[in-house]
Amino acid sequence: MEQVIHQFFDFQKLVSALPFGTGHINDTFRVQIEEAGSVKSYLLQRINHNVFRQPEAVMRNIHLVAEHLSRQEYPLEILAPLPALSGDFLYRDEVGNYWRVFPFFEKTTTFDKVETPEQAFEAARGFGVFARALDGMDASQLQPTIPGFHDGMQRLAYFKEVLKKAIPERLAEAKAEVAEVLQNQLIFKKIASLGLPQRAIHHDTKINNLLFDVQTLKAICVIDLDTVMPGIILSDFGDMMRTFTSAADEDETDVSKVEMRMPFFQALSEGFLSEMGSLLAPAEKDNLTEGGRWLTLMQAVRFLADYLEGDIYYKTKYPSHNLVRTRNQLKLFRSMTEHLA
Ligand code: GN1
Ligand code: MG
Repeated sequence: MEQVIHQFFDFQKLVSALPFGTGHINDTFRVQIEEAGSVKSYLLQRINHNVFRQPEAVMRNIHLVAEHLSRQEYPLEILAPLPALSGDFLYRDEVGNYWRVFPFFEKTTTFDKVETPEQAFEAARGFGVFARALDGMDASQLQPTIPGFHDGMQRLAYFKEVLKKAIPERLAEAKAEVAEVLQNQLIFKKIASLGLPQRAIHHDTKINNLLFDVQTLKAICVIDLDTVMPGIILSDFGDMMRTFTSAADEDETDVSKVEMRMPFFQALSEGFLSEMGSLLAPAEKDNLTEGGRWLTLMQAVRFLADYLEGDIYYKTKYPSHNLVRTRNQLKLFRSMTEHLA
């Protein structure tokens, strides 16, 4: 790894390089190097190019977004990559891995779970600030870096293909979950038929993709811009509902702990709408809440497809990890349905 870091910096000593964060896709490290007598931290990432087939397109999107944000009155920090010594934002090593470096924001923290409604409000406000600043951006400039990423109909069609070639033991194990997905599949058609406007969308508004100030706990920076691409606002609102309102982590095995928490939902709605309320079309506004069920079921479909295919997409820690995640998300989907009916 030291050799990789040398591509980005002229440094005297590598102080440390440790895995960082809880992402499911890329590999992230916090590196500390000694430059000109002082120790500085950076974030080094190896892009998963099995998922992001065109890393250059990812970097181009991030660059376009950063440029757009820097032309707005944008009150948050802008996440912009740091160039390698070659001047490029990506370094491709001899085995074909792609690496990049971001600044490390000191005195910030992230959370994997929302603990209070106030935190839900602040996080949703933060993502709302980001969405607001991108409201005027021409989304067609951005390349869909993962084709059909949040296209529910496409995800469902793919899931049905996977069913035909699924690992037999896993298919037997997940019979009930497969049936539950199929029973609820109409929601994908329903959302697709709304014909909502295409915007520049973050597409991964999990609570851990926002940096908070350690002291004030105010939103500092929206991170993980790899999936910023054209999409619908329901993706971002829905993923906040999925990750802010659940009382448990996404891979909690005891699903009795997984519950949609209404006060958190109210706080997140208020936070997001305080920024975006006046910019949404009526059809967007009217369907925001349904976005939570849609996105959560889509996430269950993605985890379940990956389980049935043999864990080729998400990082897993044990063999049934993707099934555990599926069950968890299906429980959340049911809880949302009960609370929102
Ligand atoms: C992935 O890597 P991470 O944790 O930021 C995924 C999201 C999922 C999420 C599930 C590119 O995000 O779409 O919602 O896991 N990112 C990609 O927690 O697939
Ligand atoms: Mg992330």
